Amino acid sequence: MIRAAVRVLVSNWDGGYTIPSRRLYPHQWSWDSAFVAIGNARWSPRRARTELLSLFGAQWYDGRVPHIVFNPAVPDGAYFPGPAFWRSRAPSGSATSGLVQPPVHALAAWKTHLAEPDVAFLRRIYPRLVAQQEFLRVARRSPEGLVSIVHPWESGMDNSPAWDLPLQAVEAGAAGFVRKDLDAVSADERPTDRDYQRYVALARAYRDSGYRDPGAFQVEDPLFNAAYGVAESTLAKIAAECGLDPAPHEREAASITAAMVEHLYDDGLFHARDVRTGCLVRSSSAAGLTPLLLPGLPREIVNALVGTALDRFALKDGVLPSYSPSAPEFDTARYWRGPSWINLAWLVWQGLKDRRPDLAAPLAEGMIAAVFGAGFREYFDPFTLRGHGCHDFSWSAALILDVVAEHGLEGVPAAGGEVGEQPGGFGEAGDVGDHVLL
Ligand code: 9WN
Repeated sequence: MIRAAVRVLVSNWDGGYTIPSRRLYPHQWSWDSAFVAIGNARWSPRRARTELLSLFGAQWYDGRVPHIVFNPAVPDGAYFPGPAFWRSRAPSGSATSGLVQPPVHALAAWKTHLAEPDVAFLRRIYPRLVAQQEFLRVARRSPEGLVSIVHPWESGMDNSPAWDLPLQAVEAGAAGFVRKDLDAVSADERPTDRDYQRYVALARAYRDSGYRDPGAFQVEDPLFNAAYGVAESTLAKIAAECGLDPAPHEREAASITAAMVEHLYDDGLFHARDVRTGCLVRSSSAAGLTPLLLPGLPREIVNALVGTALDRFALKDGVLPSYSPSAPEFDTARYWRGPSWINLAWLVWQGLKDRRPDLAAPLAEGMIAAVFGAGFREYFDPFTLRGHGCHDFSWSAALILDVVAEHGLEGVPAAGGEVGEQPGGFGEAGDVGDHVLL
């Protein structure tokens, strides 16, 4: 399993960073690179540092880290929307999108440092991580002290049912574009055309405002805010390691945690808040469990989230669905509407490891069992563990390396069967040989 995971990461490496998947996502994605760095840190910390520094090489002057950095060697038509749509360049000259994704990069930088201490790397990346947070404070902070996203793509959980209601305010607009995603995966695993039209209309309006004005979609997402808060508490550790003052970051982490509890928490789960209406968008998204990442979350809230995870997300079974199976919108196969994703399970696992090791263990085993059966697929049916979406998906491989490094191989069925034996799983076991030494 370890060899197969490294082989995926090696074959998706493009020289300075790792693409999420050859066919479906042939460029660099922001939060994917952070998750990949976390896994690469386990076998090549140098590669993890390179990955993060290459992403931050495309940071804009205002501090934003674009959600896609385009590879100029890949034809424009290979992914939609490509560079011709976004019409934006980073100061480095790279063509990029103008959206962002959850800021999980400080956590990745810190984990890279823990795997192989390198204060020079921390000193180099720290000001960039601070600027990434500063962009969110300046451009996206509401009077309640929370940061907002202006597009479902910014959530990383693009097609979550949590966005169905806020998206109703968005005019779908004329199609006038050709989807590329359906060339690679089946339509019933991806967003509908109508949702895609809304995504494109929103992105176009944001682009036409010079990537400044939030359009018809503006929400405070619990996962995004939890990532922002964890970034601050991690920046406190990085600052201390660099001989700088951690206190401002600690204060910011405490204040975002308090704002989230005050404005996004209700009845055992965190929810998104629609900034335009001021209303909580009650949903059953597993994003609502990710504030478990926040070190300062009050104990009674932790306990309530754990209760919800057990009751509504069947946490004891070890496989975390992205949306509660008890909710009517739940779907076992459609993109972010129920299937299990390794990154989401990994984030919740991070939040549970110290607090509830008894529940973190089955979650680790569930992630391992999913890839053992189906290979490094993009996502999994939470009941059958059948694989969905693209194959050889980078963060599935990377995060499994991290889980195995910490948890061991418990979760791999004791007898019988080969890794990825399900059709479309790992295929032939390859030998990564020399690459591991890179
Ligand atoms: C749009 C690359 C990205 C992930 C997102 C996931 C998906 C893109 C798409 O793929 O989004 O950004 O084309 O659907 O939703 O989380 O970063 O893996």
